Amino acid sequence: MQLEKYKIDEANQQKAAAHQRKFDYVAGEVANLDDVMEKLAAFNIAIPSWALGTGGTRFGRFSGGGEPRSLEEKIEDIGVLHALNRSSGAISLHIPWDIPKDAKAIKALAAQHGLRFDAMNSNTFQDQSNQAHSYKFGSLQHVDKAVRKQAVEHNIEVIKQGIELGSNALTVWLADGSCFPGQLNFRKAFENTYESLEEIYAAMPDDWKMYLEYKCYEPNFYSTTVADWGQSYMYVNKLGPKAYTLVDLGHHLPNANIEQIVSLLMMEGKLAGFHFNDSKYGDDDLTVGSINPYQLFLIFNELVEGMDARGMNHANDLGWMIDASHNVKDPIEDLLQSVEAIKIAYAQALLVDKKKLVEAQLNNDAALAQEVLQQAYRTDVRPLVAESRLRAGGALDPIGVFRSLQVRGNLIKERGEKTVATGL
Ligand code: RM4
Ligand code: MN
Ligand code: MN
Repeated sequence: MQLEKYKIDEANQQKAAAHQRKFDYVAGEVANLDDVMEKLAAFNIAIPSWALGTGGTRFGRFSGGGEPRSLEEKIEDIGVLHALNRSSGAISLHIPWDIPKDAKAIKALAAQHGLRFDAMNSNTFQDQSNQAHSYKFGSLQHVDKAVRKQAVEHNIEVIKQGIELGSNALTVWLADGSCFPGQLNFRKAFENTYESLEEIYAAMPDDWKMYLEYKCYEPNFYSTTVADWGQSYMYVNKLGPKAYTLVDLGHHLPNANIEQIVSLLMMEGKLAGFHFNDSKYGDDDLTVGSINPYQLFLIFNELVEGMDARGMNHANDLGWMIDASHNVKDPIEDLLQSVEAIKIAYAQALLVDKKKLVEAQLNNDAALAQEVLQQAYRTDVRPLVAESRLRAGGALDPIGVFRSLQVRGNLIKERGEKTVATGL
């Protein structure tokens, strides 16, 4: 389903006057308005191919209907998202959930919707029906060389597919670890994993990056072989300049200071980028900004400060991806909310009065530092983000338009109630 531009324009017309008032109000307060608008326009977030269907838990799954039945239909859904918010211009594929049968045709279809291919994700945490060895006791860490070899070859295959699609990064997330004390020799598991990663690293083209994602627990409940940023950093540091640490917001123990992790990884030039989501307890994969928007702002504050300190391009020098799942929301609405939350946090971070903050830090003035941060955080930047969408041809009210055009109803008519998208 393709959204007609004139319908978005019509809907925008109805909101135009109210929007203009709100925009003028906040814009008048922003000293670096042109710079902020330019940066907002350039900032895109990749959508994971596994987030277009309804997510489930081990207790059940309740589909809302009209789920994409193929990679082509997933691309169409991201096309809808991008047409509405003009900020979701990339797709991150999970192999083997979404193997392109004809890479050229898939690339062309994506391009029709203005989409490119972001990082490729390998999957050695599930067994596939046709595979020789099981990953029950790990993949890259496995005690049996034959299993490790199979997992390495899978990753190399994913790189090859990525090359055909024009991607330039491989995300490796491992479920490897152990469920019980004594099950695993930690050092041996690290060494095996490192050796396997070295082989994958060697197969990457020079202009590719490896994103090594960490996660503190689940599906293994006693130890994880890439459990935290420090462990990921140990691997990527040894691997070389093409390897970086990927931060998934839901992969930390409760109350971890993620913004500090981000700042220090950037200082070392080893931050790959993000899997955005939100969580209350664990890897909940909830809508970005739905639980702790202040933390998201603090992370973006460090990102903007760190990227500027290193002269980095905000839009392109790090990987920006969503990794979420939705049990009770329409996946497309959920993703619209996630992208919006990310752009809001980014816009707020761009408004931080850096000079004043540095002054406060040099004077050990904790109260002023808090004033500066919260001044930016409490600014309602939604009209800036909406204006940036409007200028790019998107919708002032993406969810409103999604609903009034009855996109989900049409998708159900086209695809049926009971379709199931590949993914978790
Ligand atoms: C993991 C991790 C990976 C994602 C899978 C589906 O928890 O976040 O990035 O690919 O879930
Ligand atoms: Mn992730
Ligand atoms: Mn996760």
